[in-house]
Amino acid sequence: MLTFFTNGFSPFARKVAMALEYKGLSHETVDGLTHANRERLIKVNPRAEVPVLIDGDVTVVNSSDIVDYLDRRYPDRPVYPVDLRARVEARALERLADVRVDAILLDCSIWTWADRKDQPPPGLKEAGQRDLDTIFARLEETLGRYPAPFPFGHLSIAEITYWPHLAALRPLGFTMDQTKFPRLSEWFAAMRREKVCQDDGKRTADFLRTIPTNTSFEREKIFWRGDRVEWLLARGFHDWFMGEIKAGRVLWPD
Ligand SMILES: N[C@@H](CCC(=O)N[C@@H](CS)C(=O)NCC(=O)O)C(=O)O
Repeated sequence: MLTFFTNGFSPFARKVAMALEYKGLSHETVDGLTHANRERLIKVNPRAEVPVLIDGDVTVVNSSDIVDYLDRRYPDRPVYPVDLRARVEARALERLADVRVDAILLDCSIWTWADRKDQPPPGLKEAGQRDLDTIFARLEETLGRYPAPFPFGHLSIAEITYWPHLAALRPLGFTMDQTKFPRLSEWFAAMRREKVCQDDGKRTADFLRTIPTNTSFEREKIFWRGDRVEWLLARGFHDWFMGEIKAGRVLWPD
């Protein structure tokens, strides 16, 4: 039996949950980000991050390593493209989402889920939208070189990585201009028709409904990982971030 340390809010955990569903792999889930399960999570991942997958005596940490492991161990319905060139492109798309899209959306969304009385620093959201537009242009160009709607011919790592982020855009107040990015919009529309994405949407909506009254998670201190800090500093929000550190509102991995 597979054991999956996950969390309903984490795009990385949702990526793995969708891969498990796509491959039809049954598993038990542990919400790794509750206070109650924290020590259990640290035992399997000292960075205290989800997702983590336990398969017998094998422990796999990090979403792309987990999906890669699943493809090698359970090769039916591969999530990564088998063709080497397509695989390199798919990994590049995945990395862009994991290190940059996630950073922008997480950094700009703190005020929607954390226990905060203040407002975001001025200009944060505008910087986020600007950088998202640059990324959308890059995606539009890449997708344009591949068949529509799914570039790799089937639901793949590209869709399960981008789905949680693209689905969060509108609720977080960001836009994706259909006239500027028609191919990207078509891609997102095709994802919306997939059961794996719809099921993720339902699980996420159920989880989000609990947020206002949920006391089982850390909501005062924000967990900061490298890529998320990098984006803030690169866009000039260092004073705000130093204020967070000084106010004791920061948690670090490990
Ligand atoms: N590179 C990791 C990133 C995982 C990650 O950032 N996980 C976040 C949730 S999105 C986490 O567990 N944070 C700990 C916390 O919020 O307490 C992956 O791809 O799995």
